[in-house]
Amino acid sequence: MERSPHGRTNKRAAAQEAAERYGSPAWATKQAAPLRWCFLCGSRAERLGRGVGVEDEMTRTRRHVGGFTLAEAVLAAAVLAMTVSAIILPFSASVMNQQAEARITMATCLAEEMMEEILSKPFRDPDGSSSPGPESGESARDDFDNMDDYHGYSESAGGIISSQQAVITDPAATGLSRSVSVDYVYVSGQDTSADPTFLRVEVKVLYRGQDAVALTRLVYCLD
Ligand SMILES: [Ca+2]
Ligand SMILES: [Ca+2]
Repeated sequence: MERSPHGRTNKRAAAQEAAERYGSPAWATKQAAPLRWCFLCGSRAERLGRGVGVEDEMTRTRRHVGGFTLAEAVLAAAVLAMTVSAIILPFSASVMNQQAEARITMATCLAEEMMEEILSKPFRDPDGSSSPGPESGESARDDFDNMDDYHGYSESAGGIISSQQAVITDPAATGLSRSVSVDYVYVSGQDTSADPTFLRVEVKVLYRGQDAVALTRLVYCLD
């Protein structure tokens, strides 16, 4: 066996000699084995290739004191996520409620605006027609010259035009559409063979195809 200059046994040389002769015992590869590190607490956990014994378990236990296991970390993350959700959800609900209120207010304004525009027109057509809907030559809204011309008029979402001929771009109007129906009606006791004297005007504003606001007026002709 090789000895050091001080006369002591060279343990590394002895280990190598023993490994070549009898195979590598666990303690013979101890110094060369790479280290393993705890990814949570950053402490050195154990050496790869080292036999697991009582001493190793005690050492590992001591080195993990104060750290977290993976299960603990996952549980903490879940609790944190639930806590954050509980804090954020009420604010999200509040924002959604405010958006819904703004949308209903906008829908109401758009319905009232259209109703006022219709009621500002003459009851009867200047040409004597009493057919609901636009007559020949009344293809645009500007061409409408009496109330019933608005029958069947509609504007799709993103295409609502104000009475001042401006496209409504307010975010509260997103998803809103508008439609009008106008019909002549007779009340009980009226001569149905005579010219109608009542108009039923309905303006609807829809949100994504569902009714949001509907205004109805029964208009009497004073002529
Ligand atoms: Ca007309
Ligand atoms: Ca007409």
